[in-house]
Amino acid sequence: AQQAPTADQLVRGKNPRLLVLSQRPVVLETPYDLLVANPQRTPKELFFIRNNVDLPGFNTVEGASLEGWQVEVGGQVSQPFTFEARELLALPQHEVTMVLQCSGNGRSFFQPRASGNPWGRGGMGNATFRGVRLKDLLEAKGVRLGERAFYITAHASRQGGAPEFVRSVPIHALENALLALSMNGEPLPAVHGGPVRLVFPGYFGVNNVKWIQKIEFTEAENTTAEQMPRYRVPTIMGANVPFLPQEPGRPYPYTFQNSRPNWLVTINSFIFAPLEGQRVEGPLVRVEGVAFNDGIAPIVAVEVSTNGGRSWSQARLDRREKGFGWVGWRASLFLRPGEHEVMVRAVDALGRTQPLDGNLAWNERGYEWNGVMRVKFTVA
Ligand code: MSS
Repeated sequence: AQQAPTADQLVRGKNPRLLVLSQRPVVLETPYDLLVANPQRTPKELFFIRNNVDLPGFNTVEGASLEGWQVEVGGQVSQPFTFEARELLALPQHEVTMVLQCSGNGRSFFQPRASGNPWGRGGMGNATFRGVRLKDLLEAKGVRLGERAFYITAHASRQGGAPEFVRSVPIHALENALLALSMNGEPLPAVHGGPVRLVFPGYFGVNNVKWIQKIEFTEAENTTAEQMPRYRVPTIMGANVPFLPQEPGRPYPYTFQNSRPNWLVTINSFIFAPLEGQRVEGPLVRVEGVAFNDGIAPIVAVEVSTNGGRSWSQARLDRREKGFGWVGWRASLFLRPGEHEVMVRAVDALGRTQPLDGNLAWNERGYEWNGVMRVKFTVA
C-alpha cells in the first residue's frame, strides 16, 4: 500500500508530527503536546495550516518574495489605488501578538459529528505578526473611506489558477487590521500567507486572508460560499444572543439574516498541564494553561474546578490588560492521591464566559466550539 505523506512532505519545513487532516487543500493540525511545549509563541514549524484554497508553489515555511507583488484597494473609497508590497517596508511598522484560531477548532467535540475537518484543539496558535496597519496605509495614500464603507472585503491571489477566496469583516476590524510581512520575527512563511497577509486581530482564522491581492471597502458582505452558508452560526440578528441554540443534528436554512459570520473569537481557555492521562506528584499540583478572547475586553478571571463544577477556584493570570494574544494562567491545587478531573473556564470584563456543555452551540459545520475543557489525570 502507498504510504500517506507526512506533514513535512506536504509543506516544506513543517514538523513531521503535525496531523494531516487533508492533503489538498493542505490542512495540518498541531499535536496538543507540541502546542503546549511552546507556551509563549507557536513556532512556524508547528503552526497549524488550514487552506480552503492552496496557492500553487507556496507550500513552504520559507518567506515569499515581495518583488512584483501588488495589491489593489478599492470600493467605497475616495480614490482607488494599487500599491507594491515592497512599499510597505517604508511605512511605520506595527506589531501584534494574537491567537490565530480556525473557527472549526474543537469541532470533533460536537455530538453528533459536524461536517468538516475533525479538529481537536490544535487548530490554533499564538504568533506575533509585524507589518503596516491598513489604516496607516490609507492615510499615507491620502485616501478616505466613503460613507457606505461598512465591510472590508479581502480577496486572495488567484495566481497559478487558484480558485477565489474572499472574506468580509465589519469595518470595526479596520482599527487593528495589519498588512503582515513577518511572523515571530521572521519573513511571513509563504504557507501562512507570505509575502503579505491581511490579519484582523480578534477575528477567527478564516477572516485572515493570506496572499492578499485586493482589498475592497464594501456596502455588503461578499456572497461567495466562504461567507454564506459556510463560516456562519445561527443567530437572531440584533438580539442579544451569541448564537441561536439548535437541536443537535438538525440542518438549518442559513441566510444572511438568520445567521452571523464567524467573526469575533469566542472566549476560550485551555489546560496545558497536566495533560490528559498524566501521572503527577501530589499533594500540591500545579495546573496551568492559557486563555483568550476577542481582545475587546480584558480577561478578568480564569477559574478551575476539580469537583465537576460545584466549586471553582481562581487561577493567577499573567496579564490584566486586554490583548489579542493568549494569556497564561496557573493555579496550585491541593489534591489527594488518585484520579482527578480538572475543568477550566475564563471570564472577561463583559461577563462573557464558556458553557459547561459546549454542545449547546452545536451547528452543522461545527464552528466556534468553546465548551469548558476537562482533563483527567492521576495524583501519585
Ligand atoms: N486565506 C486564503 N487565501 N485561503 C484560505 O484558504 N483559509 C482561512 C484563512 N485564510 C484561507 C485563508 C482559514 S479558514 C483559516 S483557519 C486560516 O487562514 C488558517 O491560517 P494558517 O496560516 O494557520 O493556515 Mo478556519 O476559520
